[in-house]
Amino acid sequence: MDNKLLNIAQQFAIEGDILSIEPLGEGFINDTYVVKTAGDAPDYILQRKNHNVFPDVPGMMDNILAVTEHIKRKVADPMRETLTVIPARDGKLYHECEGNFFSVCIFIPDTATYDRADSPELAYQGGLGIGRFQALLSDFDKPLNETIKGFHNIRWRFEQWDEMLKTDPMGRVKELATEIEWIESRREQMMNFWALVEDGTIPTHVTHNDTKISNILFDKPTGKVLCAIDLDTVMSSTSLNDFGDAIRSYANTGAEDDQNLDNVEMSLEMFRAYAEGYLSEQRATMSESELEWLAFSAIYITFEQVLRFLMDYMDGEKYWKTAYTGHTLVRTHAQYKLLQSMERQYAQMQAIIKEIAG
Ligand code: GN1
Ligand code: MG
Repeated sequence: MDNKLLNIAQQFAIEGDILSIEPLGEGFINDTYVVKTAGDAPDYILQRKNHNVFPDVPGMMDNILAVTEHIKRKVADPMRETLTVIPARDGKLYHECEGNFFSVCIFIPDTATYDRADSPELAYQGGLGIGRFQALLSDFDKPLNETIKGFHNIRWRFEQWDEMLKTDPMGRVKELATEIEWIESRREQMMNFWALVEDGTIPTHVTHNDTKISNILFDKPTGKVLCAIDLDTVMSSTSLNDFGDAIRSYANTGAEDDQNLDNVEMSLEMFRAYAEGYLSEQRATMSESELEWLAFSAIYITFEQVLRFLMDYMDGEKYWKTAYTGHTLVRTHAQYKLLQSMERQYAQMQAIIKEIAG
């Protein structure tokens, strides 16, 4: 066992003797470990939060505690239907060690996570889960810290983009003329959508902001959705973003970083299944404007992801972990293929939403 990690884990108010600490999953931003303990004590999740991505980890942990406590008061099984934050022994919600920030929560047993949706039933359950997550937080009324500035705010993303084009830190701008045109040709459309959020036509709520399938926990015995995990980006935003970001992952027939673009399309079957789950929870409380723009949100978030991946590539691949040089450009291309597939099928996506919403 890694002694440093053991020492860090022991700073938290966990029960039981630690038997092992092993890496878990393949997070692209944080490092995640499962801490196994002896006897009846629960196991735990230990995370090193990426401090470059999250400049205010204390503020982030305050958000996570407030939101999970709110959910716990409302659900039947508070130990399974949301995360349980374990504070450090000094009372803080994190432990700082050599400039790194760590946090711990309880490992929820008998659960499954997935990297892709291989059945409409799974997509339906995922939609139900995020719909329920938003519904549980619809009366949450404390202010939340903005843990990442302008996270899904395309006006801010375009400011970063313009700056990136100007500074061109890796000298890659001239070889990316095609990709830059993908972005510029959609600038006005995306800004027009965002103007509706800015003028209040589309309302804001407490949202998850990172709803890809691997951030959802499913109950193993029943196959039903259990809860949303990875609450790092819980903030105020339009609830459409949670829908769109989920479609970006559940309905992609390929991988987010597929090198074979033929694999990548948006599946209308998965789109429908996710929308059915989501709307079964949210339809009653959604405004007409939200319903009208729901299908577009998939295009919006997928475009934003193309933009973010491309900017990171221009910046020398610093934000997401990579498995090889140019990984983030491969991701850019694969997400762009998905974006085009959505754009081609937009009329059908809208028709499906209309049909389900009645
Ligand atoms: C990151 O943290 P993780 O792996 O769930 C990113 C998302 C991206 C996603 C792409 C805080 O999600 O916004 O959509 O990668 N999270 C952050 O895979 O930037
Ligand atoms: Mg994350």
